[in-house]
Amino acid sequence: MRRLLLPLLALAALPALASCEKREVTVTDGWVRLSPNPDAPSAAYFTVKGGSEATQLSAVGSEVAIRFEMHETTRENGMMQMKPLASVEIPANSSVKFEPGGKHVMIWNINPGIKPGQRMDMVFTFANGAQIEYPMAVRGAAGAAPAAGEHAGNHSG
Ligand SMILES: [Cu+2]
Repeated sequence: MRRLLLPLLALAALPALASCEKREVTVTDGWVRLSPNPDAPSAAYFTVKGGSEATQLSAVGSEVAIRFEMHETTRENGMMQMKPLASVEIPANSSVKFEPGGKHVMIWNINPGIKPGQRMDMVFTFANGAQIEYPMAVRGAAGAAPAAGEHAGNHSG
């Protein structure tokens, strides 16, 4: 009978959650494209689904890497450019995609023990105080579909 206790308690907590009208921001479809070169940055892509109130994604981090930057790839005068983003607006009730060729997170110095096929936890911090830990799927560079021109060779960001 002891084993039943935990699931029952979990069920008892559900109505309390469901009655909360405020919908929080969430993260889905997160994955990391591991750079084949340990000295070059890797990239993280994901979708942020806005909650019932607008907020901002203000930081991304992980215990298994040293440095993170949010970037946006834009095309200006026919040139692909990347600019750093201090924070990213997450409007209420809409999704913001970080994807190849657009917004992305650059990651430097990922722990070499992290391999394609594994998951690495990333923590997303929002301006409203919400913090989400998400297990990012780790893919090798060959297994992904990199956008043309993105992060080929040198990265000046
Ligand atoms: Cu970048």
